[in-house]
This record gives sequence, C-alpha cells and structure tokens, in this order.
Amino acid sequence: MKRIAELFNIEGEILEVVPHGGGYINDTYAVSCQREDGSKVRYILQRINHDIFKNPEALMDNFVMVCDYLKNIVKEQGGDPSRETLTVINTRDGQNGVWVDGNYYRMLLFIEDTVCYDICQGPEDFYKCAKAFGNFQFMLKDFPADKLTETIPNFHNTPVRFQTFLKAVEENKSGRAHLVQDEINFILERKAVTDSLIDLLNAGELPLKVTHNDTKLSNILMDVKTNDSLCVIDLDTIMPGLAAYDFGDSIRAGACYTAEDETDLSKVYLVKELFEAYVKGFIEGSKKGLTAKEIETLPIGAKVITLEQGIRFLTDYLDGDLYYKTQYADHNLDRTRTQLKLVADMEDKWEEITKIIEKYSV
Ligand code: GN1
Ligand code: MG
Repeated sequence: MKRIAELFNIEGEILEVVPHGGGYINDTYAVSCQREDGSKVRYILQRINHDIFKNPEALMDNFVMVCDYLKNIVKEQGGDPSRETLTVINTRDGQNGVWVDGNYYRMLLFIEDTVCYDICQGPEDFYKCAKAFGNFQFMLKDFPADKLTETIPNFHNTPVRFQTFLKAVEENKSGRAHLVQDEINFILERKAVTDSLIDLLNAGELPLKVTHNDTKLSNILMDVKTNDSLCVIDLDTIMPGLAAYDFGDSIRAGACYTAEDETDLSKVYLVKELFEAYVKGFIEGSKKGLTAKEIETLPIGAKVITLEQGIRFLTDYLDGDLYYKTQYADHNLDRTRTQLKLVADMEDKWEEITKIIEKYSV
C-alpha cells in the first residue's frame, strides 16, 4: 500500500498505512506522513471496488466536479473548504486516481479532529446530521445534473431492485432460499410499495435533483471541537435522484438506536423523536428548497428506501454474498431482518409519522 500511496502527490515521508473505517464496498486506508519539519499529515487512500463501480475514472470525474463546485459555495458562505468538503489529492502525474495491478486507487486529504457514528447518538446529533444532508442538497440545487455519469445505473430504482430480487429467489445460487421464506414473502407482499416513489416521479409530481444517495449516519464527519456536523463524505453515488432517497436512507440508518446488523430485533424500531429531529433538520437544511409534495412524501421515501435496502441485503444473501463485505455467514440475513423490522414498524406508526410531517409542511 505504501508503494501505491507514493504514486500520489503527498507531503513528507510515509510513516504507516493502516486500514480505516467500515465501508461495505471499497477498501479504505489511513496514510500517515511526516514532513521535513517534523509535522504530521494524514491522507485517505481508497481502492474503489470496480466490480461495483464499473467506471472508476468517470466516478472520479463526478467526484472532482462536485468537490470543486462545493468548495466555491462553502467559500462564498464563509466556511473552510478544506474541512467542510473533501479534497482529492492527484497522482504525481496529475490524474484523479491510478490503476495498479488491476485495481483503481484514489487519495483524499484526511480531515482531522472528526468522528463519525454508526449508531445515532440522540435527537440533537441527528438533527445536526439532517441539517448537513439538507444543506448538501441545497448546495447542489443548481449543479448541472447532465454532467454527472450514473456511477451505478438504477441505484435507487426500487422496481428494478425488486426484479433483481425475484431473479435471485428463482436462481437461488446459494441454495439458501428455503431458509428465508418469511423474509421473501414479506417483500413479495410489498411489491406495490417498491413502485410508489418512481410512480410519483413518472407522474411529474416530484422533481429530479442531484442527490447523495448514500446518506447513512456514518457518511457525516462530526467536528469533535464544535460537536457540530462538518463534512458530508462518500460522494461515489452522487447522481440524479429524489430528495426522498436521501431523507429515506438517513431515516433507515439513523432513526433507531441499533446497528444495521443487530440480532435482537426487539431493539430495532423507529424512534419517533429521532424521526422528528431529522425531519426538522432536513427541511431547515434544505432552506425552503423542498416542494410541498416533496415534504408530504418524505415518509414514503423512508419506507421505500428501507424496504429497498432489505431487498438488496436479501438478494445478496441469496446470491451467496457477492456484493457486500460480510464478517460471518448470516451477516446479510441479519442485516435484512433489521431493515424489514423497521419497515414493519414504520407501517405500524404510519399515522404518527404523517402527523409529524404535517407539523413541518409548508
Ligand atoms: C454500502 O460502502 P458503504 O458502506 O458506503 C452501499 C449503500 C448501502 C450501505 C448499507 C455503492 O455503502 O448503498 O446503503 O452499504 N453502497 C453501495 O450500509 O452499494
Ligand atoms: Mg457508500
């Protein structure tokens, strides 16, 4: 990894390269360096999983375009672009990334004195995340969407995810389908749900925007000094999408006090206070950039994206764990179950959820 890190335009001597973070797709390392004057600087080195992101160069073009665009806005807003946005470190010959032995790598500046959470720390914290993701969408409102390559086509096209799932059930490559009949049936019964957001988009009721598409809690860096949200990270799936995707993915991942792979399902449920904190923060962060219909349909986003994630985990379980990194045999199944439990709980609390949304309607 040291040899690869040296291909980039980094300062000083490399002291060490160690694995970093908990992503399911790419491999991430922290690179520590020492400058001649003795001061330290760190970088993030990532191997992009090219089985999933088929065109890493195009992905990096998106990445750099969005970072440059955001840096200008942050500057205009009086912020610090080196901490509030990601900084791509080019290779020594000026590229955004490099292929080494059949793998593609990129380098970013490490943003020091920050922390990110896998599990929600409470309503106040979640509100801050919501404001950051809402503001992220606001900052990109005039970004030319047609310049972006779709890094993963149909990423949040839930009906397509549903069809892929049906195929996985039929093919049953792992031979595990008989073990998960309850989960399969739960999803089959909700086919109509998988169509609901796309139907609203196709009917022209929701606007297509530039969205982040992977707005889980751990994709926000919190500043340990100010205890505020600082920087939205993981820009690999920035593509045209719906506000409800970003809202929904955050609720899915953060509006409960359990990890994505919690096995005690009695602990997995939608926490209304967290849901409300996120609604408030997201709407404020979006600075009146959401239409009445967008706000009204946010709960649909939460349900659809949570169900979609359950579908994606179960599809991978049936395929034999080819997509997500797993730590043990039933990892994808445990992840599936938390998502489906959350969907069921959202259904139970639907009336209360929509009441919360009404409170914040424009
Ligand atoms: C993956 O790699 P990571 O952890 O940022 C996935 C997301 C899922 C998430 C579930 C490209 O994100 O879509 O929501 O796992 N990313 C991709 O935790 O599929
Ligand atoms: Mg990601």
